[in-house]
Amino acid sequence: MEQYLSLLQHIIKDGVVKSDRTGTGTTSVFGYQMRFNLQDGFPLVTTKKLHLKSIIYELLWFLKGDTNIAYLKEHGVSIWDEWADANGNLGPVYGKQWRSWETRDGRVIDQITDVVNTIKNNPDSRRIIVNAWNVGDLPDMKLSPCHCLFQFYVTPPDTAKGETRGKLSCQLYQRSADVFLGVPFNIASYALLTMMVAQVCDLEPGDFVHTFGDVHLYSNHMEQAQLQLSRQPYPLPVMKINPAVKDIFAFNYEDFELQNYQFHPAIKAPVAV
Ligand code: THF
Repeated sequence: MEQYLSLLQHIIKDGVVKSDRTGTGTTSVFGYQMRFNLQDGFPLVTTKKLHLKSIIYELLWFLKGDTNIAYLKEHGVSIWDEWADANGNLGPVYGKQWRSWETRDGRVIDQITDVVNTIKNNPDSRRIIVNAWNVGDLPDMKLSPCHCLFQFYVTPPDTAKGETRGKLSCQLYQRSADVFLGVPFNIASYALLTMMVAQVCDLEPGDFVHTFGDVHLYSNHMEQAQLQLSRQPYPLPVMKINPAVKDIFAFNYEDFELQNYQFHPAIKAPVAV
């Protein structure tokens, strides 16, 4: 995870001090890109302990098309609590847009199903995109999407290297990124999603490319970031996914097994709301 530590370092060195919606204050840069070859291991930050269970349940919750935190709470995941209303609703956030984007003429579009079908049937397409930034729905969302658009890309097998399966890559555009708390979650979440989509499309995972707009370190995360930078990263763990699952909506928590995760102790930090 040298990529992640380099980003922390870059923000601390070259970032500008900038105020923000939450009133916390940040050090921020505009525009940055990281790349993770998913064949090198599972990109889970090792310089602090990450709660993978929250990451997996959050992703399964997005894929269900759910936008109420009840499912998360049932599984002990509290990362969305701060933004939900009294009934646990978040408005038409990720799950709604991914699975049931409503059009002006009353149709409902399942972007995830469409993307899986396009990868299978037209892998050279340059339109394999899921968009959560539904401009008309933004006023009803409790929080505008941070990771707002992602695109898949398929490369054919390199037969000279004896490969029999192509590779699936994914690039995410994240307009706003909390580098200490959110980004480690976002990397792991999209890496896992890429692996899941690859498996159901009979492809190997390729690269996860993470592209940022405003990527920032909150002023009350500075010491935590410095502590992380003082630590030596461990080799990446390996993610094993139950190979029997061939439907993107059929994954369960028990289908994921993380092996060889070596980590430094967790670091607490307050979340900006
Ligand atoms: N708002 C802010 N300020 N930061 C974010 O990262 C963020 N998100 C989502 C929506 N709004 C955001 C929510 N995701 C944690 C992690 C991810 C979150 C929100 C909070 C967090 O507090 N993590 C702790 C505890 C983990 C746990 O309880 O499982 C940690 O130490 O990692 C980013 O998309």
